[in-house]
Amino acid sequence: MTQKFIPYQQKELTKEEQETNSENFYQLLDQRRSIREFSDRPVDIKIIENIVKAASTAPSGAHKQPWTFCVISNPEIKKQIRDAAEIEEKENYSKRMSDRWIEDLEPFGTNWEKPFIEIAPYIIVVFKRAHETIDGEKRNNYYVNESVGIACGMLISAIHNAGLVTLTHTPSPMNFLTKVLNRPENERAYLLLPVGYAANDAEVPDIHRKSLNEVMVRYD
Ligand code: IYR
Repeated sequence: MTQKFIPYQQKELTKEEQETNSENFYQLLDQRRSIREFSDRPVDIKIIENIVKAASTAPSGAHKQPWTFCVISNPEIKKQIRDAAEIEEKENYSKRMSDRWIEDLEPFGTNWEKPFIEIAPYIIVVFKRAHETIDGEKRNNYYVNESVGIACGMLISAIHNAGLVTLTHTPSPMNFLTKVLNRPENERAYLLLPVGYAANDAEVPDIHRKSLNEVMVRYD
C-alpha cells in the first residue's frame, strides 16, 4: 500500500504572537487544579463532545488511536461505579497502600470515599485498546500506554480550557469498569475522570509547582 501525502499548512505566527500565545497558554494551564468537590450543575453534552474530540487528536503509535472514551451521565451506572470503586479504595487505604504512601497523600485530604463519582454530571472512563480485531485477525496496537497517556493530558487541558474541572482518579484495580460498562475484551480501563463544575465551597491544597530550573536542563 502506498501512502498518499498532502501538503502541511500551519499559520505562521510573528515572534510577538509566539511569545504571547505561549505565555498565555502556560498561564491558562497554570490555573488548572485537580478538584475533589464537585457541583451537580449540568454541563451541555456538546462541550463534552468537543473535549473528547480534542483528546482524540492526540498522536498515537502508527495512528491507531487506541482509545475509547466512555461518557457516563446515567445515575444508576454512576452509582454502580462509585460502589465498586469505593470497595477497592477501602482495601487500598486500609491494606494495600504503604504507610509512606498514605503519608504522602495527607496534604490532599483523600480517602476511600468517592462521592464525586455520583455528583459530577459526567464521568469519563478512558479505556486503552490493547489490540484490534480486523477480519477476524488480532492486530496489536503500538505504544498504547504512551498514546493513551498523551490523549488523557490533552483531555485534561481541554476540560480546563472549557471552564470545567476534573480529577484524575485511579481506582485500583479498575477491572470492574469492564464489567459495569460492558466493554469488549480488547479494552482495559486506564483512567476515570469526573467532569463538571467545582462545588461553590471547593477548596484546593496550597501546593506549588516546581520552577523551570527544577524541571528543565539546557544543553546549548
Ligand atoms: N487511587 C487512590 C489513591 C491516590 C493515589 C495518588 I498517587 C493520588 O495522587 C491521589 C489518590 C485514590 O484515588 O484515592
